[in-house]
Parts: sequence; C-alpha cells; structure tokens
Amino acid sequence: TSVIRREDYAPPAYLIDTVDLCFDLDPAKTRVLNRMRVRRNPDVPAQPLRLDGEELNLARVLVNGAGTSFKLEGNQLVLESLPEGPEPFELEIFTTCAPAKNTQLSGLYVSEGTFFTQCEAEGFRRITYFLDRPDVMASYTVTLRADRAQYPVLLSNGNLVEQGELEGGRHFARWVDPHRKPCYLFALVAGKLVAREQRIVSRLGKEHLLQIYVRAGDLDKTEHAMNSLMAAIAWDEVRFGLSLDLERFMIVATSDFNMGAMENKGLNIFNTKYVLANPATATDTDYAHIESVVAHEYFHNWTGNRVTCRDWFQLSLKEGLTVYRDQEFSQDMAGSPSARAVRRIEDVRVLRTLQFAEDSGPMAHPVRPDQYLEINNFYTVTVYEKGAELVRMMHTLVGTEGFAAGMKLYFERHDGQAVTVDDFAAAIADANPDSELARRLPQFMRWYSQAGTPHVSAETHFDPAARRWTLKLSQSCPPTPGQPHKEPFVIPVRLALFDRDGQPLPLRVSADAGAAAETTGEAAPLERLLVLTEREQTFHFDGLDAPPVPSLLRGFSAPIVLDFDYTDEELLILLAHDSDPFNRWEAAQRLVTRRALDFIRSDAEAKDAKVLDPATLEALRSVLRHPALDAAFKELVLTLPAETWLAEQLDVVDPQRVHAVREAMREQLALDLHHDWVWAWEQHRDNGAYRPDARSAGRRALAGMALTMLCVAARETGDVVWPGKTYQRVKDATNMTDRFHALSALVTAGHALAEPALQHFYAMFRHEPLVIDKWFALQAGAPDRGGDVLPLVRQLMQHPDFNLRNPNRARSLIFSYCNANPGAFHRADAAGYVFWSERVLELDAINPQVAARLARALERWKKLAEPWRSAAREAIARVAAKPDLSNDVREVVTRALA
Ligand code: HT7
Ligand code: ZN
Repeated sequence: TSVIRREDYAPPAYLIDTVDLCFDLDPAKTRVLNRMRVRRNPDVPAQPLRLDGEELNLARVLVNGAGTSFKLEGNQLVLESLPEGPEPFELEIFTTCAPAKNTQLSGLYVSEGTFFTQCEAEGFRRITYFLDRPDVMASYTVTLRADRAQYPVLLSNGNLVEQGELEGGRHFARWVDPHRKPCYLFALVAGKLVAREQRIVSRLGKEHLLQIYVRAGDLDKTEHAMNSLMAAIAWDEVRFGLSLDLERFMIVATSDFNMGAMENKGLNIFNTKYVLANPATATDTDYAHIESVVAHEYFHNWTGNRVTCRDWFQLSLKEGLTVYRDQEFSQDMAGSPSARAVRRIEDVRVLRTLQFAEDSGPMAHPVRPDQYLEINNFYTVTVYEKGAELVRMMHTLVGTEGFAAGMKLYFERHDGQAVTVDDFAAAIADANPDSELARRLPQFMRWYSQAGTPHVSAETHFDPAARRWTLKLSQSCPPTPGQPHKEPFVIPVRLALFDRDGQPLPLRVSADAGAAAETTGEAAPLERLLVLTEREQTFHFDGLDAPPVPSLLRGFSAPIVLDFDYTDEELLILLAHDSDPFNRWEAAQRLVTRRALDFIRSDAEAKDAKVLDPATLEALRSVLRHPALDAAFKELVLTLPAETWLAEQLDVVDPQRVHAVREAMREQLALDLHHDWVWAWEQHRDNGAYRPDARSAGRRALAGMALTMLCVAARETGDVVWPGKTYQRVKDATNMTDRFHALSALVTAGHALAEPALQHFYAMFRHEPLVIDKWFALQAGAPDRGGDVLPLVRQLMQHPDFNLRNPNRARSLIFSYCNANPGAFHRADAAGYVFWSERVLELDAINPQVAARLARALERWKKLAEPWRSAAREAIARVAAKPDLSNDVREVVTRALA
C-alpha cells in the first residue's frame, strides 16, 4: 500500500442509501449477508465500483438478484458491469470472517466470549465489502442471530424493532438506526452482559433510556459512568442547546480495546478502564478520566456523528472540537475557579510534554495532515490536543457568546453532512463577522496546515520620561518534515501587568499601538487580549511609573513556546501574586526548570546535589503552606517538571543525567521541606467517606505526595517510622486512591517494604484486572536502582497474569517501561532498546495499531547523546529491516530513520 494524500480527495463514485446487514454469529466463522441499495453519484463520471474488504472470504455477489462478474484487486472488490443510469440497484454480498482469530481488535472480534466491533477508522471493511470512507452515509438495518445461551444480549445501533427465537437454541434481534451514518459508526455487541439502566427526561420533554452494559460481576462499578453520562447530557443541552436524538443510548464495556472508547451511534463501546469504578478499585484519576471520556464520546453524537468528517484528513474536525468540549465540561464540573484552573494546567501539561515533543520529532504533522500511510497512526496528540487548542483560540477570538452562535450556525448549515475543518472555522467566523477571527480567517487556518510549535519571544522596554512600557513580540516556527518555512500565525496573547508588590496595573493602550483605540472615560482593564499576526509587533502601555512585571500568555492562550527572559525576582513575584492561577503555576515551573537545566548543563556531581536555590525552595514552601490555595493546585506546583519535558529543552540529551538531576531535586524537596511534608500529610490525610469530587481528590493528591516525600527522605535518613506508617496505609486504606498512593510511595522510594506491600496488594486485587494493570505499571515505572527494572519487567512478562494480546496489559507493563520510565529504559548497555525492538516485532504480529504506538517510544533518538544515539538508531533499523512489517509500524520507523 502506498501513501494517501489529502490533495487526491475525490467524491465517491457511488452512493449507498441503505444497508441491510444480517449476521450469523459464530466465533470461528461468522456469516455476513450485506444487502445494499446503491446508486451512481450523478456528480462523478461513470466508473467501476470499488469496494474495500480485508481478511474476508467472499462467497457470493448478486446485483438485482442475479449473479454478476467481479474482480478482486488487492483489497478491493471491483464491479465493472453494473446497471447504467441514475436508478438505484440492489447489491448483495455474502462473506464470512473469523472473529476469534482477530487479534488486531479492528472489525469484528471476540473478547472474553463476547462479540464486539471496532470500525473507526477502517475496520468496517474487515466485516463486509463496502465503500469504507466517512463521506458515504447510509441508513442501517441490522439483524443479529446467535446461540441464545452463549449470547443472550444482542445489540446494534438505533432501536430494537424485533426479536425472537430461532431453531437449534438460537435467537435473533433486529435493530434499525433512524439516523444515516458513515460505516465507521456501525457497531454490534453480542454476549453475556448485564446493564445498569436509567430513564431520563430531556429539556425538550423527551424520554430516553440510558444503559451501561458490563459483565455480571461489574455492575457495582457503573454508577460513576452513569452519573457522568447524565451530567454530560444535561451540560450539552445547557451550554450548546444540543439534545440527545435517540430513544436509547447504550455504553458497553470491553477489556480488549485498542483505545479509550468509541462513539458508535447510540452504542458506544468503551475500554473497561473508562467505565468501571468503585472507591475500592479506582483512583481519583480514574474517576476523572471516566467522567471526561464518557462525556467525550457522548459529545461526539453531535460533533462527529450528526456532522461528520468528509475524509480522514479532517479528523480534528471531530476530535479537536470534541476534546475542547470535554475539557470545557470537565472544567465546569470541577466547580470553583481554582479547581477549573487545575484542570486547565493538567490539560496544558499533557499538551506541552507530549504534543510539543511530537511536533518537534519525525512524526510532526499539521493538525490537518497532508498525507499518511496508515490513518491509525494519526490519532495523535496533535490532532486531538493541539486541535482542541485551535478551537479554544477561536473561542478566545470571538468570545463565549460568539462561539455559541458559531456552533449554532455550524449545525444549521451542516447537520447530516460530512464536512471539512474549513467548514467549521467558516461557521464560527461567519457568525462573528466583526471578530478578529473573521478578519484573519485564511491566516488563522495556517494553524491547521503548518506543523511545528511556534515560538514567541518577548522583549520589553521602559521609558520613564514617557511613563511608557513597550512590549515587542516576535514569532517564528521551526521547520518540520516537508515544511522548511512557515508563515506567521494568528496568536492570541492574554496579558496582565503587576507592580513589584504584586498589585495588578491598569492596561492603558496608546492610540498608535495598532490595538483598538481606548474609549476615554472607562476604567482601563486589568487584562487584555493582544493578537499577534505579524512576524514582529510592538505594543505600548502608558501611565506606568516603573517597569511592570508582565504576566504573558495567561491561561495558556495559545499553543506556543513563550521565550521571555524573566528574572528570578519577577518569577517569584508572579508565583506569589499572579491572579491567573495558570501563570502562577507556570512561574514555579520556569524557576524549577531553569535550575534543573543549569545543573544538567554543568559538570557538577548530581548525587546529593542542591539543585534548587534557597529562594525557590522558600517560594515552594510558601505555596505548600499557603492558607488559601487549594490542595490540588499545591500538588501541581510542587510536582517537578517531567524528565521528557526537561529533555525537550536540551539540544543533546543524556537521559541518565536528566534522571539523576530530577531525582536529586526530589530528594532535596523531600529533605529540606520535611516538616512541611509532615504538616501536609497530617492536614490532608483524612477526608471522610470517599467522594470523587475535585476538592477531596486534591486533598488526597497532596497527602499522597507528602507520603512519597516522607518515604524518599526516610531512605536518606534511615528513618523507619514513615515507611512503616506507609506500609500500614497500604493495608488499611479505605479507598484505592489512598492505598495506591501509599504503595507507590514505597516503590518510588525503593524501600525494602515495597516488596511485601506489592505482594499484599496483589493478593487483595488479583481478581480485578484494572487494578492488576496498576500493579504491573507501578513496577515497570519504578525508579531504576542499578539496572534492576528491566530484569523485573522481563520477569513480569512471565507472570501468569501477563498477556501481550490484551492492550491494557501490554500498556501497563511494556509501555510503562519503554515510554514512561526514561531513567530505566535508556540504559547505556542498550538492553532497554533491545527489549523494545523485540516487543515491537512481537506485537506487530498480533496487533499493529498497538505495536505502532510502542514503536514511537524511540522516535526522538536523534536528540540523544552517545552511546544512546547510535544504539537507538540500530534498534530502530533492526525493526525496519524486518520483512512484512505492518504499514502501521513501517510508517513510524521509516519516518524515524529519515
Ligand atoms: N473516535 C474514537 C477513535 C477510536 C479509534 C481509532 C482507531 C483505532 C481504534 C479506535 N478506537 C476508538 C475515539 C475517540 O476519539 O472518541
Ligand atoms: Zn473522540
């Protein structure tokens, strides 16, 4: 197969109006009868019909009930002698497939004895021959037949219209979906499942049945998912006036799933990880993820399903917009302004550690990519998270009401259509003709077409005589594969100014500044939105007595790197006083990152080093002890920047040095703030009965951090009391969050009690697969001591509970080691890389999508210092040399080596 290019898009030559699918479900050999009403697309010149199919056995093709000639060309079924003229014809295709052998988890497969489907992006062609592209939308009727005892529940999209008994202990169910849809939204489920049910009445007064299907023992873990679903439904009605358009909305959980969840029309299929939770088995983080993923899939019903993508290059049309919507929802659910800010910081942290790295590596691609070999490789943080930031910037440029008006226009124009990101942006701009977005739309669209993270550098000048402060902003964007030069972006920069006491200053823009002229008489605002559109632009602010401290890019108003040479003193002022919690957190990150990078670049010994200076430590201490700040915010401020983030700031990376310096900082925080950690633990340890709300989750997070710090300190001081208390907590905690924090504290500190604690934990939860995933992940992600993690990971691969075929389990052990534990993975003897290449190849034979994700673990190899660089290149070359690689893995390793 070869490269697919966006510029080659052509509308389909045929349209499919209706699809009538009939399944005889059998794990070894499922028979699929597909009857379609097809017609020629009048707008496209006559040509043969080419249907996609993969790993299917073709038994029969009939046109209008009669046999017809056909060819099989590669993975396509080609029909040349079809009826001419515009009238529809009946096309009947009979195939079989083998769900039990489907280890790729794309198409129809069996998980723990239950049938599931996954059709996005191109899985429907593994079920039947079809025009497998999102701009072909049809009405579906689906009949499922299966053994009643083994598969009592038979589900598909839409409404159940008929069900009954068949001979030989079999039964059937017929489902009709009232909405036209692309085939990637098709789904079926058949197996032994039970459901939590909830009836609701929408704001429009319509009744709906909500169901969450799980295996029998898991029903007690569905309450939070149901609450999240109800909250999401209510939120979309209030915020965007969007209601549920189905009588029945179903969620089904499976433990074998390549991603998080899938928004099939009316029948969402979820990874169990994003459905199942009770206080004993799930952490606060799990609860938060469930809330956001349930909402995300539900929101797709409008942004993705009612209005879908014209082609897969437009993926961010639905994903960027839906991530933006789920982020907004999660912020609203968090409640208080500071809890909202915590969510924002968490989202930005993901963007900056993962997406910025992607954007400067070999897989860098625009939010709307121009080409791909395998579309599954483009379900990326760029398409999702950066895509969400682009929608957020549109919101910023048109305001909240303007954005709601734009969304309304988008649905008025495009409901029921398959469209492009240009259509979306045009709707937002057209609803706000006087906005900066409308004025600059073609330039704004560069965000979708140019890859790479823009850098904005800021320079300031103060003129005491004129009492004028000048801010010069300049933008640039580094080259990315295939894009050596970039044109300037539209960059919204939120700004406030503070005096040296941390008091906010009014922002008086002078008339010649290119910004909107000041209306006299009104009080000058304390925050402004500057819009940078040129390569270089200057803004003036008047009426200032001294050089102010600028708070730039507040709330992270654009997905850029801001280069500004803050003095330490300025950062300390912002950390203590900025009214924008995001920039307050950012000030701490800048201070700590600066110290870490200075130390990494020096040749000082890292062991027992004092990397952080007294002023920074003091500032962190005052945040920790602050009487008014939220615990969750404190935990974020005191979390050290990730090793991958530090590595991204360096031109050449010695991963062991980065790791050692970060460990030294942690030790320093643990020892120098020891009394404060004791205080933090005592103040936050008890939270009463478990509730997953943001406030109590924040308290648990800070208590957990304190425990880790106390165990790390104990390692240095020989103290036995805190590790002992922590071990006790592993045993007697009343919820998983507290228990796991305690276990993780012992493992992170490398304390001798970690081993018995891990055993105790395993014994308690050996029948809970999602908890056992945590158990594997914790061990694979533990700090390396003398190279002990890799042998442990190899040993754990032999554990009876390990199974490479299960993506959650593979992620928990293999990905946690290769992707999330740089200190242990980047071994000087290259053994980590050898392990990686073995696993990529092994996984590729089972599940190419998952293998390709693992393959990306080494894509930043060119930044590594020797000997890692050469060793990594060799390991990648070894993978690339293997004949018969999947397209998925081949695309990743070829790009990495280019
Ligand atoms: N839209 C869903 C994408 C998805 C997926 C893509 C490729 C292979 C497997 C997959 N499972 C789900 C997820 C979402 O963004 O909502
Ligand atoms: Zn999505």
